[in-house]
Amino acid sequence: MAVLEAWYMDESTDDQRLHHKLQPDQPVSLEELKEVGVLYWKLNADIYEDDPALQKIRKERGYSYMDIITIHPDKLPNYEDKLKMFYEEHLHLDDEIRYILEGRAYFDVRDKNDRWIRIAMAKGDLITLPAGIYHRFTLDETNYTKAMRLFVGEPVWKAYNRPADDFEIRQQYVDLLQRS
Ligand code: KMT
Ligand code: NI
Repeated sequence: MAVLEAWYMDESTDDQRLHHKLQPDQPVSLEELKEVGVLYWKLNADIYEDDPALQKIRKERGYSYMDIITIHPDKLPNYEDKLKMFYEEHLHLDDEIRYILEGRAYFDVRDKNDRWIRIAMAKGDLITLPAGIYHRFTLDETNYTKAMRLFVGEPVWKAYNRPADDFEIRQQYVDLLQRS
């Protein structure tokens, strides 16, 4: 897939790992993702350990920290609890930056009308979710992803479940949305 695939989700409460596309499908473009502050790059994940394109992004955006997380029932301690936690609607006080090295995953983000957009991430996809955006994460039916986590400075993983509207960063984000 050359560009990232994203779509508006249906309202069904079925298994979170299903695609949850509307019928007919209502795709969301990269341009629309940009409007909610989501940035995207396509990279060659086969060379992630020594990739000039990745190094350039990290340098330009100050993504000094990185680690790698494998999400799979056999590889992640407390897998079920963590998956459940990741799928609770939440925000962070900093950008969430993820680069998929193997496997697949979904990141869901709220648009300005509070509708869920599902972003299908596969090998080579790097995204930044802006600080203050409500979002959640799940694996798909393949139950496996290996992802690089990037961060500006010392990482803070703390998630604030919705409602978390009183944070300054949330207000800043909402103001930004209204101006776009
Ligand atoms: C988050 O905060 O949503 C996550 O860290 C998702 C899992 S990391 C691939
Ligand atoms: Ni998050």
